[in-house]
Amino acid sequence: MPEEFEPIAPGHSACAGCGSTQIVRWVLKEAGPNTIVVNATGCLEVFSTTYPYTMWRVPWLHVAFENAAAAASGVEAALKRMGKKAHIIAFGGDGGTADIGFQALSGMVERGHDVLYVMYDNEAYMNTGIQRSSSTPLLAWTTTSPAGKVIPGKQQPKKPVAWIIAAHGAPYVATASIAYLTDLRKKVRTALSIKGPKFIQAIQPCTTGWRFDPSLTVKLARLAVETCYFPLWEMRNGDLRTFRLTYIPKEKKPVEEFLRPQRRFRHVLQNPDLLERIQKWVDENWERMLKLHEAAVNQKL
Ligand SMILES: Cc1ncc(C[n+]2csc(CCOP(=O)(O)OP(=O)(O)O)c2C)c(N)n1
Ligand SMILES: [Mg+2]
Repeated sequence: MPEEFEPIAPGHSACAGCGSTQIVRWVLKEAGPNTIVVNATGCLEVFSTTYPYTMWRVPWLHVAFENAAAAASGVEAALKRMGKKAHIIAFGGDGGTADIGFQALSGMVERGHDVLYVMYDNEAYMNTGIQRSSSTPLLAWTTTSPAGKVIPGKQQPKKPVAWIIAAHGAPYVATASIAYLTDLRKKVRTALSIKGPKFIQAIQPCTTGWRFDPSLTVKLARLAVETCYFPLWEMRNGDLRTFRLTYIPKEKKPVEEFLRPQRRFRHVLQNPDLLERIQKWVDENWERMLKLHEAAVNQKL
């Protein structure tokens, strides 16, 4: 077998156990060397290019916190004008994607640019010191949603950003986890085979911000899915009839198993009412998705 393309050079300065390098590595292995990466400001950009080094073995463009999707749109338009073809892949964190970069992303999807946008979702602004984002889950501790006696962590649930992009009618939207690499790779392959804007939201356990032992990264990426906290799904053209859960756990684990190794949920694990609130959010979300999946598979939509 020919050796697989290795898109990442050693020597970057990511935290031990950072899940984002794995997301990038496997996405780019599928894409191959004829790829241009556009990278929003955030952890990934910072640790991958500590001057004078770079971990990227493909052309890489760093832009501001808020405009990866706009810059990727421009790269696509320029290549088209020059008559050249390459995969254009944008990587942004949850803050750079679901919050400050959302307008640029919405525009990129609405205009129909041929770009794959991958959001590495570590559920907070990690690079600047663990501030909450709209993708931070309910009741999680962050430095701007502290867990005190009166207010126990973030008061709002996680924003369903992949759904919102799907509602634009994007040709392909999916969620992914590095614990399910075959699923992740297949989704990247599918996305790259479709013309137009594609969006993949990949959950990224963050040892520093979620506060867990670095050896547990893949285990947490698996538990996020096995507890149905972060379901794996895909959908095409915003058409609910194409919605599919790509992995249905044989046994749905209690969300506590996902929360327990993470010290950002320590206050939740000490309070059964708080734990119940998170379990309820997970259950309602999962039930909705399971019903939709079954209706779509049975052509009842
Ligand atoms: C307009 C603007 N506001 C704030 C910042 C500071 N800043 C840089 S990265 C970042 C947070 C990035 O969060 P996220 O996109 O989730 O990526 P992560 O650091 O978690 O990888 C912030 C607030 C900035 N660079 N530009
Ligand atoms: Mg983040």
